[in-house]
Amino acid sequence: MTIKSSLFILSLSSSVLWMPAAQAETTVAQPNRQQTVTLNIENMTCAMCTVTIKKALQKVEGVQEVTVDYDSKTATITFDSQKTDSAALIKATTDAGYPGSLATPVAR
Ligand SMILES: [Cu+2]
Repeated sequence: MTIKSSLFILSLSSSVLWMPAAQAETTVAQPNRQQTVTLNIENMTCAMCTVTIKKALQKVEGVQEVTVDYDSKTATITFDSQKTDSAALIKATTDAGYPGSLATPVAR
């Protein structure tokens, strides 16, 4: 009885001690959250289109880097996969007047 209850207290106090450490861990930036996709973009007719597309993508929360290539009609986006996804990126370019589609498979 006394051993059992002291074990209970031990496990209880250790879980309390471990909790803040576990929470702190989740706030540390995890490299695998970063994802890069390439989208094929339609309706690109001049160099100014790349600027419009870039701005539209940069407005999406979680987007870290955008490269729009006029010659290949693609946009390469690096983003935080916990904040956004390729569907949101496609929606952003489509809403801006440039329908996008995934050129590379999404790495999981
Ligand atoms: Cu244009």
